Order: sequence, then C-alpha cells, then structure tokens
Amino acid sequence: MGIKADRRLRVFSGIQFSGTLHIGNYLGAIRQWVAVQVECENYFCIVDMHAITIPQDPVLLRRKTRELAALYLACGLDPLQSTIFVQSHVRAHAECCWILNCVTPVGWLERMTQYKAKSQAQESVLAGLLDYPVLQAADILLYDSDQVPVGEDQKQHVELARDIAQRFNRIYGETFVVPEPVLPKSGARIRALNDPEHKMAKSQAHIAGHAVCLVDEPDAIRRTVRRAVTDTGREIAFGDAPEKAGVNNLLEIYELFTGQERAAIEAHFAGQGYAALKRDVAEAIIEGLRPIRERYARLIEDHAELDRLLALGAARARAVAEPKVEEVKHKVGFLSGDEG
Ligand code: ATP
Ligand code: LTN
Repeated sequence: MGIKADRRLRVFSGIQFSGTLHIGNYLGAIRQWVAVQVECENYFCIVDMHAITIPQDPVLLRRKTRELAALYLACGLDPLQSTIFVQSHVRAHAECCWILNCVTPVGWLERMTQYKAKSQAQESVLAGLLDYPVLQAADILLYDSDQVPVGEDQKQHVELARDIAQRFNRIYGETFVVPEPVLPKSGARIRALNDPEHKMAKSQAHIAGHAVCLVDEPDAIRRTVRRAVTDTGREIAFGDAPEKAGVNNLLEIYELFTGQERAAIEAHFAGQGYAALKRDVAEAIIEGLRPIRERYARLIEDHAELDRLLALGAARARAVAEPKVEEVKHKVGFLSGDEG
C-alpha cells in the first residue's frame, strides 16, 4: 500500500529523553522536520514510553519531557502547523503496540542493532527494551504516516515498522500505510567529536568533548570543538577515508550550519590548518544555535504554556489515533465495547 493521493503527506517522528539533545539530533532529525512542516501534515512526538525502557528517575523524566517540548519549539516546530505531543498522553499507542506484538516474531527484534548495543550495556535487560521497536511501529502506523524523517541509526527501526505493517495487512487485510524512512542527504550520521568512529549520541553527551548540545554556551562550544579528534595530516577536504572521519565530520557540520557549497568550503579552508578549521566550525555552530538557545531560555520558563500546547497536541493526536486503533481492534476480532 503506497502513499494516499487524496490527502496531504503525513509525517511522523519522535525523540526520547535519554540525555541532552545534541547537534546530531538537530542536523539528522529535527531540522528536517522543520523543513517539511509547512507542506505536510506532521506529528512530532516526545516518546516518554520509549524513554522508560532504560530506568529513569520519575521527577527527572517529568522535567525532561517539558524540556524536550521546549526544545522542539525552540528549534522551529510550530504548534499551529505540527501536532506536538507526548506519547503517554495518547493511550492508543500502548493498545496498538500490544496488538502489533502479536504479529511480530521475537527474532525480528533480537536482530535490531540498537537492541544489541543497548542490551549489552545493561546488567538485566528489560522486556521493554526488546519491544522498543514495536512501540515505535505503533507510533508510526497509528497515524497512517507516509514518511518518517530520522537519522541513519533509526532507519532499521522504520524498516521494521514497514515489515510489521505488511505482515498485519497480509493477515488481517489492508489496514496500515507502509511508511518510508527519510534520511537527510547530509548530516544523517554526525560523528562523536571525541571519537569519530562512532556517532554522536545523547546518552554519551555528558562525556566531555563528545558532543555539542543545543543549549551549550558559546564558550563551552569553543572548548568542545577545539579538542575534537582529527588526524595527523593537514588536508582539509570532504571525503570518506576512515582516517579523515574527524575532519570530514567537522566539514559536514560547517556545511550544514552555513549552507555553503562544498567546493566553496574547501576553497575557504585551503592552506589553513586544523586550528582554523575548528575555530570557524565552532563559530558557525554558535551562530546556528544562537536563536535556538535564546528561544529555549524563554520557553522553558513558562510551564503552563508548555502544558497547554502539549494538551492541545494530545487532543489532535487522539483524534487520529483513536479511530485508527478502533479499526485495528475490529480487524483482529475484538468485540466493540460500545453499547448498541
Ligand atoms: P541515544 O544515545 O539515547 O541512543 P541518540 O542521540 O542516538 O540517543 P535518538 O533519540 O536515538 O538519539 O535519536 C533522535 C533522532 O536523532 C533520530 O532521528 C536519530 O536518527 C537522530 N540522530 C541521533 N544521533 C544522530 C547523529 N549522530 N547524527 C544524525 N542523526 C542522529
Ligand atoms: N527510536 C527513536 C524515537 C522514536 C521514533 C518513533 C522516531 C520513537 N518513536 C517514531 C520516529 C518515529 C529514536 O530516535 N531513538
């Protein structure tokens, strides 16, 4: 089943609270969301139910949920154009997840790279961690989403959502739109500044030198970028040689924050050393993040307004997700709980 022609393209994506958002989350995911929000029908979720697949402090989780909402808005998501909501506010996600669990083989879940990486770091692995991508499939499929803009690491989960949708459709008849993952041309995998072999990750963002976070102060950004790992050479050019991963990463970040062409960037840095590269990259990030940091500082002060916007988003999300989950329950043969 492809994209439905009689309506605007539906876009769904989400981020969980698992640390502070960094420029990888912004360049890989949120920036794409902001770019599509005018022409598409968008659902951007704060996935708190996913967040508890790793144990969380309840007080902190509540605070971080508001902070993430404020960051979504600060990055440019507009609550008039996009439905911004908290996953646990819409019960249909949990209901749909259960039903999808019952068409998903465990083998599919055990193969997920993120599960393998995250379960290794745990002493005792929670069932929720294994089930994580099924809840993600429920998020996506409930909204008949056509497109899911994410960074590269989430592509496998969106492909699993496709497999689950197709399997459900085969068993119970056409029900779900089969979604497409959408990756940015550049920035789908921003690398850790202290370790260019690995991606920048929220859960590592507390490690000094690993990431630039969206609300970092200019001086902290300068310090982090100055210590970024590069190589022993001198050449400043785009390329995918493994030993140049650090330099390429810095150039990609510069490209995305300045909007300049690659040839112009290489010409700009020709004959310069890595110190100059790092200085200019830091300044480009600082300029790019300035409006986000300023808006965030204002938004996070007003809890009542954030809660009001999230309640509005939840109501709009429920209006789509509830009838869909009723359709799903009917398809599997559940008796309607309504009278008459
Ligand atoms: P965690 O460390 O908890 O896995 P994370 O930083 O990997 O966190 P996610 O919550 O998994 O972040 O991802 C949120 C969104 O940001 C997803 O769409 C993901 O693909 C994207 N993203 C995450 N890290 C990067 C990165 N380094 N480069 C580009 N996109 C990224
Ligand atoms: N697993 C995703 C967050 C997520 C998501 C989604 C992304 C949960 N549900 C639905 C896209 C669509 C992550 O970024 N860690």
